[in-house]
Amino acid sequence: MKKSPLQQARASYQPKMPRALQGNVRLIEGNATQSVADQQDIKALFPNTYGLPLITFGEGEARKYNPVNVGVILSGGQAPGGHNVIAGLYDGIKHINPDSKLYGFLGGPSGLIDHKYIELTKDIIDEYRNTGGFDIIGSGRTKLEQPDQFDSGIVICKQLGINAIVIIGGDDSNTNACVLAEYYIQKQCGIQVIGCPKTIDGDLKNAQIETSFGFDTACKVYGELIGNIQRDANSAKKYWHFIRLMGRSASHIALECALLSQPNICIISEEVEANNMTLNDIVDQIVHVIVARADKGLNFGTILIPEGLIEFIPAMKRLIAELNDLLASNTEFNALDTDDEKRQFVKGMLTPESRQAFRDLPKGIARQLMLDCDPHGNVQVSLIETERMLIEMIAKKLAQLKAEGLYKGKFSAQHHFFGYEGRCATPSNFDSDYCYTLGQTASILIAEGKTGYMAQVSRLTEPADQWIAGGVPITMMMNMERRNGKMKPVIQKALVDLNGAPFKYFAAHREEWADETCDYMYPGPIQYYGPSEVCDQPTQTLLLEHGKKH
Ligand code: FBP
Repeated sequence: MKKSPLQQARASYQPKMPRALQGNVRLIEGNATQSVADQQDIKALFPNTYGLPLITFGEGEARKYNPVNVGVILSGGQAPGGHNVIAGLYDGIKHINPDSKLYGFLGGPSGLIDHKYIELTKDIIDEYRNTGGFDIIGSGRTKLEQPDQFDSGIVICKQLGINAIVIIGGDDSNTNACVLAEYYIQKQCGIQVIGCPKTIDGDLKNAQIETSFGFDTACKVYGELIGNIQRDANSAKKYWHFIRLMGRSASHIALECALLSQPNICIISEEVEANNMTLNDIVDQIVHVIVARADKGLNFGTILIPEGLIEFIPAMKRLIAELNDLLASNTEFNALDTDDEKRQFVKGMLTPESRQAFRDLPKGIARQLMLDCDPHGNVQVSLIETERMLIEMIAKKLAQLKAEGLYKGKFSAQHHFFGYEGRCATPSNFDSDYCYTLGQTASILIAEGKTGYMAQVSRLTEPADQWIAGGVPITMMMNMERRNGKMKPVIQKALVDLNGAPFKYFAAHREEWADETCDYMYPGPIQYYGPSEVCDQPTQTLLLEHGKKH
């Protein structure tokens, strides 16, 4: 395979690691833990993996370990650094005992169920060190949650002599990793399960997990692109750029990108919900800034929109819930011929508030909500191009204001959606180091016989040699939540905390950013070589959360 000069250089990059992992490791076990909430329920569901101690690694004496055979799974959406978790894991288990073996299950959790795997040898691992993507073994979104799937896993693990599985995934995949760990203890089949925190969305974080891997690189890529657009906007001075950013429900990516690039506007879904805002309120808020800038002759700007916005607008949430109930296998609705008839039918069935929210939507979006349902009959919110919808609604509002003589500017808009551009980027030094450390950490937890743990690295705003690695019992991060009508144990998803330092910093500066153009920040591309303050910076979110930026 031909490699670019950067690929060649990155192949020999040696990730930085915490001091404790550079030599012999000693395990330091803390007190028994409990879940963040619903302790009785979680304890009853996880009798063997509940209450385990937190583990940190210190420097220790040389020890002999038996070889371990490990199976690794990449689960869910790609995130920069996944290959380094696998490289760290490989190097770790080989260091522990050179006879250890690493198997990769192909295409995500389904690889374990369907017995699709490869042995990951040194040659393969070396090809993928410090590269983006999950292509070494592929990923998938099959959920590992049924006992027959777990049993199928036992069959292949026995066949390959695998004594531990590492699941690299987000909150749901790690919840399932813990269910699997508990099941395997109960079956006494001798298979340990360890999780690793992955997702560009940044929503797998809590008191123990400072950040998920991939968030840093993805945001730096989007930050660069937004900065470039801002330079263009400031040069041409003729477009408003509406930029929707991936991130599923939470607005962490939008917030981090705002902190990096200082756009004129950034919507934070969690704030929209907290303030019970309607879609019209959001439109009015944006229009207010556009009009104020137009008064200064500035008919351009940038607006960041989080992917999950629609679901956080309370009136839209209610409308979507009503549509889901109404449209799922509704024979009367399905028998109607024209879109207009369907629209009238839907309007007639909605509550007055939802009817108003439905009326306020541009026709194309209303049509999409009615007709583009998933196979279960649910409205597909993620398909809605919020940035185009807002442009349409804002243009209409500005035209009204112009007719009333209240707006004298020109409104011309461009729309963008950034997501896939960052998910497989070459990992930043931070993600390269963090992921490699996570992989090494997982190898030690396995060698020490631990199960039901997530690999954990903390003090991430310090230089890497001062990071602290260890393990956190997955049950510690769980609570009970209603999912598909049933109460289930799940890892709490972290939304943007409106009382947290990152949001507060943004809120304290957004007015200046709305008004001014000289406040744009141009983060530029990720740098891999050069001074540490340019190459090794963690996210703004982490810096603010750790009091390293004010
Ligand atoms: P996970 O890491 O949680 O799997 O999701 C990451 C993500 O990029 C989300 O931001 C986005 O909504 C989703 O995946 C899109 O997934 P897909 O490409 O499978 O549609």
